Amino acid sequence: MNINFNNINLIISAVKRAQYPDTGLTEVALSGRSNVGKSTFINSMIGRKNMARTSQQPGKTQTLNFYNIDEQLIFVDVPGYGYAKVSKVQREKFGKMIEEYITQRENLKLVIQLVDLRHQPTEDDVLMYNYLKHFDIPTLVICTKEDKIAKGKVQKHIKRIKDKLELESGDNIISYSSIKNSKQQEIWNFIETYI
Ligand SMILES: Nc1nc2c(ncn2[C@@H]2O[C@H](COP(=O)(O)OP(=O)(O)OP(=O)(O)O)[C@@H](O)[C@H]2O)c(=O)[nH]1
Ligand SMILES: [Mg+2]
Repeated sequence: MNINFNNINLIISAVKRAQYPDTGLTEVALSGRSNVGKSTFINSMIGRKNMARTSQQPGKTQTLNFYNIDEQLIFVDVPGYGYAKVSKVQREKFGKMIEEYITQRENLKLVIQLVDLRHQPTEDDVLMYNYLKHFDIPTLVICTKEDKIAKGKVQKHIKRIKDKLELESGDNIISYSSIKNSKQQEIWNFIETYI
């Protein structure tokens, strides 16, 4: 894909359907546990440090943030799940917001499900993955924070994640590091097949 990385902007931070933008562009949404690195992933894909707001504290992203990527697609940054310190009411609000978006958004063509390469996926990760499968939403699993794992152990960790999520052949999974700055092109090429 040939993207002008200078032509990227936040269209809107939405909390409900009526606020989704009506550009007609294909949307690719990020999903995953709070703090897994969704916002950082977006920044690394577009070569910016601070386009999507990130934090060392979980619970940073609290709205659906629609980023127009050079009029070619939209990245949707989504609040993370599984953060215990978020109040029950807030958690339910996030849950509803994500569910409404995933189940009702026709422009949504691909979900990038982030999991931490270092750890066994959580029960929430399994639920989320099954949920996407249930709604027939194409999913790319990206195992992030690869830089924190010794090279020789990466394959073993990928296998553990595949087993826990019960990936089938044909399901897509790749390891990635948002600080190493490699594989972006490979992921852009994959995304392009959904546009
Ligand atoms: N070492 C390393 N750190 C990463 C990587 N990706 C993200 N991080 C760090 O993980 C922390 C959380 O990143 P965010 O991108 O804010 O996480 P998020 O998934 O958007 O979190 P919420 O918005 O709370 O759902 C930050 O301190 C990032 O710098 C990575 O590939 N490698
Ligand atoms: Mg975030």
